[in-house]
Amino acid sequence: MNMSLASLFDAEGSVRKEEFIRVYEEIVEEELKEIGTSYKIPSFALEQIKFCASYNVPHGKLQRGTAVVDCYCAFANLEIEAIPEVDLRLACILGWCVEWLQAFFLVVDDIMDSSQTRRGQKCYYLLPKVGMNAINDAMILQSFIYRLLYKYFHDSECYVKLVDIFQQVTFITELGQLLDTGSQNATEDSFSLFTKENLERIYDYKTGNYTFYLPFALGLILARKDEGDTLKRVYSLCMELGKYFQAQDDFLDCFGDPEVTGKIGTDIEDNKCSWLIVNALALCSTDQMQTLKQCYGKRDSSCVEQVKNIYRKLGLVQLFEEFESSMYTTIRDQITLLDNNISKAPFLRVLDSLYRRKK
Ligand code: DMA
Ligand code: MG
Ligand code: MG
Ligand code: MG
Repeated sequence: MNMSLASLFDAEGSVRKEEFIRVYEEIVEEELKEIGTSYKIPSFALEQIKFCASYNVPHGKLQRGTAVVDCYCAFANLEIEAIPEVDLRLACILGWCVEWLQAFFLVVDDIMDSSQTRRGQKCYYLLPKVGMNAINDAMILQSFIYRLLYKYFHDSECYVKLVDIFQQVTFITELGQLLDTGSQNATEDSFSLFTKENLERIYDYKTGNYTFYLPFALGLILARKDEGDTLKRVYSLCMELGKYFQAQDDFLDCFGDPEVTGKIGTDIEDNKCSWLIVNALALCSTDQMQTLKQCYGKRDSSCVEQVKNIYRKLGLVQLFEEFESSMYTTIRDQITLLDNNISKAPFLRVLDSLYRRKK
């Protein structure tokens, strides 16, 4: 491994994706070799694992993975130059474990949401040579996390903590997905599920935990800064970031540009409890409510258009902009109230990277 510190960070101190991806290529190559030797599976099977990983793991925004490295470096309280390269590499590997977790969730999420595209390409399960084998492939993606944790951390004092947090966060995200798909089959009273309270619980469970808490907590654990109630305080901040991020995701599902987001929205067709429908129900007239009830949750483009029109008429685009600004300010204030013994910089960097995001 000849990663030089200077090349992992750019001039602004952000993790450079190309260098981070180099670590991915090294670990995946080694891992495949080991699987080939240990399990003696035929080459087509190894090829399938390789293809699945390369199709689903490294092409995202890599925000969660690089956040682990950023947090570790900031929380270690050392100049970047003083951090040993081996530790930097371990932080990258942990970052990739989060990206593997994300890949696992997304492959399954796209099946559940009947999505068509992801990251600008066809959803994995829609590839003719994949189909429903995507389910087992997703489970293999998940197993990689624990293989990598064992391989690189089993003799570290934080090994149990690492395994434990991945398992806990995975479980809570699965509960989030369970709640999220709870309104999937449009029924008479599914509108009664579209409350702010339900929405926020879904956000905490399906998004805040794995998207924000996990990377920050891993950075703290690796830097040995997870003592006292630090994790707890970081947790509540992460839930706010999760609400902010998922509300944006819901907004972009309907009003984003698929060329930019890389995915075509499905929330209206899927009868999802989303930021838009919850806010629409609080503002709509009786007539509009009637139309929403007739059109929401239908796989029919004219129904979807009618729902979108009501959203526009209700001024949800403008309302969302105001919500974004006020969330941004609230979270910024909350960050300034964090303990002085941990760096606030990574939280602020994440918040700034989310502000008015288009993808
Ligand atoms: C995805 O929520 C949540 C998880 C845990 C993968 P979503 O279906 O809104 O995400 P996307 O819009 O990316 O499909
Ligand atoms: Mg989805
Ligand atoms: Mg989903
Ligand atoms: Mg979405």
